[in-house]
Amino acid sequence: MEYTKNPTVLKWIEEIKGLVTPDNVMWIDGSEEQLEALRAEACATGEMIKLNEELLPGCYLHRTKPNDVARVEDRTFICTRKEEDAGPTNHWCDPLEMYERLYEIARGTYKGRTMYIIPFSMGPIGSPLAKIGIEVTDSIYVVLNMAIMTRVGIRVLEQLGDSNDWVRGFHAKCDVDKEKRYICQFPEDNTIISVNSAYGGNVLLGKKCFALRIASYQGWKEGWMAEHMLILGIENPQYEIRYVAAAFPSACGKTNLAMLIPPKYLREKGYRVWTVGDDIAWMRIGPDGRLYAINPENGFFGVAPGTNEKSNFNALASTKKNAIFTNVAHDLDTNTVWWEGLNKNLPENCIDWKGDKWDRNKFDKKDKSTCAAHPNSRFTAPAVNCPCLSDEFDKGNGVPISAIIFGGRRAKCTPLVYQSRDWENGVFVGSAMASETTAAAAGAVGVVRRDPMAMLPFCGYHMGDYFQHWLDMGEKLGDKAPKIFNVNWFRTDDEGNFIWPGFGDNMRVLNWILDRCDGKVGAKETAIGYVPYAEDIDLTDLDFPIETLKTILDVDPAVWTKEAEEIEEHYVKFGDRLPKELREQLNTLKANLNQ
Ligand code: GTP
Ligand code: SPV
Ligand code: MN
Repeated sequence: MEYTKNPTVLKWIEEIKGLVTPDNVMWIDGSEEQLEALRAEACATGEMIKLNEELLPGCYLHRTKPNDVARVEDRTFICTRKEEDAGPTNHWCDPLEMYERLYEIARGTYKGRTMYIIPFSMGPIGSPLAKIGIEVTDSIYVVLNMAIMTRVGIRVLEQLGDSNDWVRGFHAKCDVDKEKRYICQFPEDNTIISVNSAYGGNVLLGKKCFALRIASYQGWKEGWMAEHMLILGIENPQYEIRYVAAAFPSACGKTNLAMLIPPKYLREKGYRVWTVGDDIAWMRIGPDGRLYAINPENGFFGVAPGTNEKSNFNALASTKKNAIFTNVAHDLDTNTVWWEGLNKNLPENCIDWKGDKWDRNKFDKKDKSTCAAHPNSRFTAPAVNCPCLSDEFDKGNGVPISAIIFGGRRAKCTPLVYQSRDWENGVFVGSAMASETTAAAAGAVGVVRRDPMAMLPFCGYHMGDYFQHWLDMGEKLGDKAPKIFNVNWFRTDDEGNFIWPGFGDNMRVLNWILDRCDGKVGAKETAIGYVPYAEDIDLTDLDFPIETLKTILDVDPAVWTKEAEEIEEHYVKFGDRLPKELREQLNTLKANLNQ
């Protein structure tokens, strides 16, 4: 059957088909019958395990190879014709050389396999902010995940028509050989190629590869923004909903903040939170001059460990049907799933994420190697499952953003919350962000690194140009620009315990942020920006001494002087592509600290 007459699509499909030589070709039409047949096939081959139909209807478990459990930043490339255009924070390779290398790796590897062609839309189909892609893959797991994470099928091809404005995504599992793994973006050709992996962020090409790396480049060229941000709506007792977007690095709390449940006393007053997105925001200036954001995804690819009824009720609820679990533990007694932090009932009869029998008596929560679920194990859940999904989620026009929040994991240094002085100063705050690394990417965990706007692994062009693009957007937005804040839920005491309770209690900080946007509350001007007076963070019903709050609102000049030195070092990389405004901001910070 012919699904499209689009000549650019047909030509590219023929080219890839000739390269990989599949036994069969299947267009993903988006029908439930087709997806159901693929689920059955994946279970028959052992690629997925069907879970308890009563407790977890429509849910499946999948395990990736132990060498393939996270994004691989050192194997991720931005292939622009000129090396300098990829910038100092990306790995670069000449596009022609890389195409040749990847085609060599992928040649003939679909033999005995089916080539699945997935037309997908990032954003509601037909939305002025949406973009279309086509992913070719030899993995049913990828097809089924893409069908949750994006809008897929024939209607996408209908929307595309004969246009050439679509992103080519080519994935080949090959042998899942770590040494030959490459995740490559060719922003100048709208193309992504991913080989030798089968892990989420490396192979669900709509997500980080397209919606951030390619889209950030497109946004730069076309005057909009693609950001690693959650989007949430906060409803007040007057039924007014205001939207904020927040950029935190991987595994630093986006999904949790996006689905937050306010403390009881605020719920009783009428406060509610609505989720628009938990990972990615595409933002454009709307007709009224404000910044509008959509979530280009259609599901959540969330971190499982630590997710429980108390920490994130809404995320857990989202996983109760039609979800796919990756690298969590399998409880054989109930044929359900388990992970560290789900509950205290360590399963007795359990298979760990590697597929081995797990002995709960050997479990030591401080030793990751004894965990039943991988620290970066994930759930893929349809957005429609989320009890607090915003009514705006599926509407194409986006939601107006009142505040942008940056944040990261910093045991010391960064206060719980502060506000930047203005947009330019806010861009400086984002550009200087740092966070401790997590299990979301392969490599050491807990090392502080600069991660500007949480985009270090995801910016598809020169980061100096990216900072300039932020400044230009601020210029266009003028006095309609969202206010910019920074938060840190992760300050620790001398024993390494988190001081701030976090999770639902972060609502107390969000309310301060909105009050600042409305000019309803004062703040203390410090060297780094406006910090709350402790009395202005509402601690009702919380067993948290105001004296302790003061310690995490503190701005220590000695610590910040060292921080300023590190920012200076970080800035050296960008050479003359660092906007002069940011250099001046750094000088202002240093001058403020010397006063
Ligand atoms: P990605 O999907 O990788 O982009 O991650 P994310 O930014 O969505 O992070 P997520 O919300 O999944 O949280 C990651 C980890 O941080 C989990 O273990 C959470 O339990 C923990 N976390 C989230 N919010 C808080 C918080 O307010 N305080 C503390 N202490 N931990 C938190
Ligand atoms: C992240 O690492 O930021 C994620 C998970 O959201 S992944 O899809 O692997 O990128
Ligand atoms: Mn993410």
